[in-house]
Amino acid sequence: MFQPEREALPLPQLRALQLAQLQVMVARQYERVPAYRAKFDALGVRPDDLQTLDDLARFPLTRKSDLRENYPLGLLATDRDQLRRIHASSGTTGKPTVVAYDANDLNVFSDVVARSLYAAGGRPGMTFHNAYGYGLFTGGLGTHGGAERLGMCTVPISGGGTEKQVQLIQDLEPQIIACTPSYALVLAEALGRCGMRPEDISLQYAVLGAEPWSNKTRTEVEARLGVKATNIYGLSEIIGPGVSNEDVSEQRGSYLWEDHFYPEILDPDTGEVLPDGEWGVLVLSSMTRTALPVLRYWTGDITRLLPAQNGTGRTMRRMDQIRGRSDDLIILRGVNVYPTQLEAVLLGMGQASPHYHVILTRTGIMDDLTLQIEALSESAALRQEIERQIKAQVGVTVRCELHVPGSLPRSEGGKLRRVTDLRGDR
Ligand code: DLL
Repeated sequence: MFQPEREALPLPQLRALQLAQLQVMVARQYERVPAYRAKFDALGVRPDDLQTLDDLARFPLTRKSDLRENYPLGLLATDRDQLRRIHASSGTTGKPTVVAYDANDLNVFSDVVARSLYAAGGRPGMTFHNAYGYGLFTGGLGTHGGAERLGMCTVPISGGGTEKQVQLIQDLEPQIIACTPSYALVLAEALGRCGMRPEDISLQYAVLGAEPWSNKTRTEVEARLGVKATNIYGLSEIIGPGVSNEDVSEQRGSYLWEDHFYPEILDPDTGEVLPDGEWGVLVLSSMTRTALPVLRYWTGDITRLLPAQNGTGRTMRRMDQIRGRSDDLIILRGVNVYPTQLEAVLLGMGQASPHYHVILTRTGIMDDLTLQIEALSESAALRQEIERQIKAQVGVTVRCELHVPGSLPRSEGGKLRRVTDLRGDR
């Protein structure tokens, strides 16, 4: 373990720590963040109503819309001059969700990522090939800080530029790589094309996340790269990568760093808190963050909580692989896309009906998005213009397909499923 005094904290002490930290957090939010105070008041709760962990269920949830409504920094709980970094993730309206870190938050970030990378097999002295994107996305800089804290030598290659990645893997001989699972497959294929067999590749460990993936992908990555692959989970609103990570000796469920992030599982329809072991939406409170702490953040990710396994000595609970999302966020080659973003572009152009459908497919190892629309006039130029606008405004390459008006699925009273995912078990 990287921090055994925290990771193996006896459960009664861990629960007491969580309660104490949550009490400080809600008091601070009530005092410093008008939007939280308004939410507390609307529900008739006060910070001192939090006497046990079960009382948390009475407190308000935070949703992505709260961050959007308070764009860019309306939920800050600290003074602006205390900030040391900004990250952002794409939102539904074109405006990103902005998250902010002070010095304490960056310290927490590095610690939880260092723990994660240690659990994944990383050790001081190793070389770490970091192919998560650097920039506003939390993946690159987030894992970078943790790798340095752990004492690894980081190669900040960022995403893309596959040929260069292959070259540097051959030349610098890293032991550990971090990237999205889909990109790990792309790299494996490219290394194979250079005549590298798995046993020739220096890599021993892969830390994969930022998008849903399955054990089938794990088996493929492991076989092709000659590594042991673990799952890293996280989200910008809570911190970035490093909310949880599997232990490489088990590869079964990701240890959730519960001394910083308090997890709950809620029924997606009723909002009721569910017991451990049941599937529902993961809700997280970033207890130890100080710049922009979020209380009971509705991640939208469907998972379940599992007890720690005995082998590693950790006491913290694990979370299962993300089974899907309660909303309709699409993660296409690592880029977050909401159908509503496509809709906004489409409708903004005024030449298609509001009825559209998204089909996700997989050719080889790449995900593809086909946007089916009902065009008011049949023209190849329109199709190309929509594809161009979506690339420019949303940042993803899609294929647009024109259909005659009236032919695409309509709502039958309940929710209309805008997305058909034909990618199967990955
Ligand atoms: O994706 C942070 C991250 C970077 C995690 C690098 C892991 C590695 P966001 O861009 O805010 O942050 O996207 C967060 O991505 O709510 C999940 O839906 C999805 N996600 C992240 N990790 C996993 C994972 C980063 N291991 C959203 N499995 C989350 C499945 C994941 N989905």
